[in-house]
Amino acid sequence: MDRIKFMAIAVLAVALMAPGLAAAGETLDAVEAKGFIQVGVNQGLFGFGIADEKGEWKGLDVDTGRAIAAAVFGDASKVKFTPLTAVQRFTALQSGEIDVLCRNATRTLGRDTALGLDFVQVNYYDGQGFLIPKKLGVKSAKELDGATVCVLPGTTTELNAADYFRSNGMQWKPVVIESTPELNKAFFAGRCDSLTSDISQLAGVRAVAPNPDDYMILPEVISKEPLGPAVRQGDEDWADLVRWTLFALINAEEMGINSKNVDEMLKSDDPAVTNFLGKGDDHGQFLGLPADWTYRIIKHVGNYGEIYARNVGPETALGLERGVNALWTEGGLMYAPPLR
Ligand SMILES: N[C@@H](CCC(=O)N[C@@H](CS)C(=O)NCC(=O)O)C(=O)O
Repeated sequence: MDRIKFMAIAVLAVALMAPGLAAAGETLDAVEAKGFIQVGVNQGLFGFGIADEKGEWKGLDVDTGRAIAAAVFGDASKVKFTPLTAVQRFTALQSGEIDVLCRNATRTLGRDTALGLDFVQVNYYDGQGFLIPKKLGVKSAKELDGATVCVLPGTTTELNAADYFRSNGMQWKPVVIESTPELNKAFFAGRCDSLTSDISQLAGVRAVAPNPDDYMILPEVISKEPLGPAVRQGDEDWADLVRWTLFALINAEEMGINSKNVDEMLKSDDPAVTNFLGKGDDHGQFLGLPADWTYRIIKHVGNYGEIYARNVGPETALGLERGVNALWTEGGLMYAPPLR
């Protein structure tokens, strides 16, 4: 038997033995058939996922969902959002109610394995902190011994806070409330000395406080919270599509390609730029997408830097500097493999 024939039979045998492989591509097919992507988002977190008074969704996670829709349909509006609490979010993905979860979810080992999820790529590197009313008069989390702390259940936040107080030999009284609006209300009503969460989320909560200047985030960052979209485990083609959408956003920023100059960039002399935009190799075919999938994303949604700036950056009410979310070329962690 010649080598090619042997390889073909071996590939077929593996495909027949692994039902996961046969199922690959199902989510993209289903999404294309229904004509939109169902994205699980936050119920109302400023900067990440929140509907405005006209019912229009905004945020870094919302734009991540829109970027996937732009890649698949060439239309960033072909997306429907399902608002989910922290407790509901993973079940909604496992049950197939949503196609992708973009809801400030931290990648952890347990979620990535036992929960049957697959975290594809980080869209925001975060860490946990503490929000306090300035009138509490403390300057460090180390001074929170005996404090009542508002915390959301079903989150990494709850577990990290318990570890932090224990390892620093401090007592705390958790006030655990599942509904975030109720949790925030409890904090602003003075039921807790502090609210603990991912720092980006504390900035979002502070931004919509009755009087933001009355509150401050303490300097300690007590955990690593790599946030990003998740898909169902075994949904490998779909995971690739979501992952490379995020890589495209990061690569575009690195190459200086944005929503305003992308048409100009199509005429660039730089083969790396035109190749990225699908005028060289057709890398879209490997994802089941047309050759111009990256052009579609950048044209309709912008690059990672644009998404960051409009939702959470220094010019927004959250006012978050890029910090570790800067490109690797600027000393940050945002690094994407090349499109080859
Ligand atoms: N990143 C953490 C925390 C995520 C989380 O749910 N944070 C809360 C705290 S502010 C939140 O997003 N609340 C908004 C909501 O539930 O609508 C995790 O994945 O467990």
